[in-house]
Amino acid sequence: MKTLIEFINEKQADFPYATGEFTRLLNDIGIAAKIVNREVNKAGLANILGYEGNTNIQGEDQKKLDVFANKEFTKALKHGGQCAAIISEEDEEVVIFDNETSKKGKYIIAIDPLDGSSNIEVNVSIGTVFAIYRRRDHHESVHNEDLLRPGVDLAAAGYVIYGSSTMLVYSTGNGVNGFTLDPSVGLFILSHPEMKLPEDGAIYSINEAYYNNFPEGIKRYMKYCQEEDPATNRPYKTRYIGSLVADFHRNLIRGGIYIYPGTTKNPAGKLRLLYECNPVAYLAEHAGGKASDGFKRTLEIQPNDIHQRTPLFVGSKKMVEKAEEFMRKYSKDFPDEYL
Ligand code: AHM
Ligand code: MG
Repeated sequence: MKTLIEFINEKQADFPYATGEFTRLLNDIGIAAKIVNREVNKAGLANILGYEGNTNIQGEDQKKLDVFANKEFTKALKHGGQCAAIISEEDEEVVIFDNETSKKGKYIIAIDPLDGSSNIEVNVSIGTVFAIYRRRDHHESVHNEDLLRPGVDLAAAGYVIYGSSTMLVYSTGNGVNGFTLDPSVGLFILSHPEMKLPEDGAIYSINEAYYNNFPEGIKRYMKYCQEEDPATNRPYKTRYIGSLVADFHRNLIRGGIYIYPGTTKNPAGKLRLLYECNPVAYLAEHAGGKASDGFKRTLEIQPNDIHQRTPLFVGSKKMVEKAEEFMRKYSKDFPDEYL
């Protein structure tokens, strides 16, 4: 049995910036994840369900647990002292820490503290998604160049899934590893070493309800998924939980594609580049899969806003390439024609 901390310490030597600081940073994330996990697990009991009453930057109602998770991750990262600033789905502005240790922290984190929040009340898996950047110069104060960086600059990324069991999956660019929380001792234990996304799969995950507003390429790709062709395992199965982390996690293990495309109503889709798309894109690539906006690699998109949205096609390499083929063929002008 290897715990998360033992594993990180061991792997530290492989990490390009072998410092104890990164170990402590991941440890802080692990601690906050356990606290959030405890609340998620008793969500049905505690008087914690329901709306917090605020509306976040995206105009969505914030649920109590979203707010709780945001507070816990922010607190853990601030006190940990390794992280200088947080970009969070729940905060309109970047939160820059002003305590002495954090000011000099070498990392910046983009995080969705509790994703899939519409699933909280119904006991369906939810997750935390995070992306870690190393600052260019941690002696300086945080500025825009530290914040608006493409995913290719990431030092690490991961997620926590609060599901039938709770897992933390992360990568520092050298393989993807998964740890399951043993609730009896409160430790994350290495349970899924060297995770590999199957090159091909037979599951597609997309919210079909928006069909009428999908670009033609997506409509055609969905029909392709539904056609009978035993040689290519079609028709594929459709599985859509509505929690990015849970849909991605299943596809990571089984093989599959998750698509949140742009639509004629929302040409940039729904998901946020910095703290939803980039982390899963990073993990997909390091597990042998692929991620794009239908045309170009997600990790190469240059952000110009911390809450920017982008369409997401992520999962098994062959499936993503097939979907892109349909986009190029039938929707090459999308989304420009709708913007
Ligand atoms: P959230 O950050 O408000 O929870 O939204 C993100 C979630 C993803 O987890 C999920 O895949 C998607 O939104 C579902 O959206 P939709 O209900 O439009 O299919
Ligand atoms: Mg989210």
